[in-house]
Amino acid sequence: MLTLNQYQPDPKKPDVSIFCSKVEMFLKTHDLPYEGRAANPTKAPKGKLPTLSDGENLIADSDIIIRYLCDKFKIDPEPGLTAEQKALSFFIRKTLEEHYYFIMLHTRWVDPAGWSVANALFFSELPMPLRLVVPGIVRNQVKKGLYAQGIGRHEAEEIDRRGVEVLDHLVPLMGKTPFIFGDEPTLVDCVVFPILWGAFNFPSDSALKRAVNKVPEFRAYVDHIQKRYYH
Ligand SMILES: N[C@@H](CCC(=O)N[C@@H](CS)C(=O)NCC(=O)O)C(=O)O
Repeated sequence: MLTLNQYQPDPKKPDVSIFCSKVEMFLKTHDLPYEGRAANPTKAPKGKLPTLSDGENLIADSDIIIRYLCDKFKIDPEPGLTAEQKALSFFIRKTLEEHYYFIMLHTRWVDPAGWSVANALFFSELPMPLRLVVPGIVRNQVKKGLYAQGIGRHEAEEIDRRGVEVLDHLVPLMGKTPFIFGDEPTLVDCVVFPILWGAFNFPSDSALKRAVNKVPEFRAYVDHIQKRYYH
């Protein structure tokens, strides 16, 4: 049995981490049986989640996990796509994972509205006195990471502007077919869906949430994927 080591395993709900929910959706869309297990990133080989356990094998990093699954189960993650669509898929995925992701982190961990929710959501089960100290320490680590990455050097308005810019550029890809490239999901949907789901469902108000709420095609896309795979 495959085990996905993740933050919040729930077959009915995407994981709060977009990288965990990417692998989760890949497993679901390829009918690969798995169980989700709540894990601690500090114990993971690369200090991050997800990881995948398959017998003796422990694989870290969502892209490497998906490559492993494709090799093992002879899966083409982008069947029928043209070279142009594969190129577009690559750049969409990398824009979301290597750029938008950090903007989303800012919304959740730095923005005061996001942080008051994240603090409760991620740390409420910590026992005292850890509950008082750990959230602040982790938040500072995230802030340092965002500064090192670069996005954390901008004002909040500029960071939001860049996030909304990414979402706006997704709009023309929506609404023509149920999934980005047709009637069935491909790899790019495993990244786009968690991003949009998170923008709609993270409980705090944010520029990202307001941006997705304006686009009915986003709502339809998220609703139909949720209905098909998360029940
Ligand atoms: N490149 C990695 C990124 C995974 C990642 O950034 N995971 C975050 C959660 S979304 C994490 O576990 N962070 C913990 C930390 O940085 O301490 C992948 O694709 O799996």
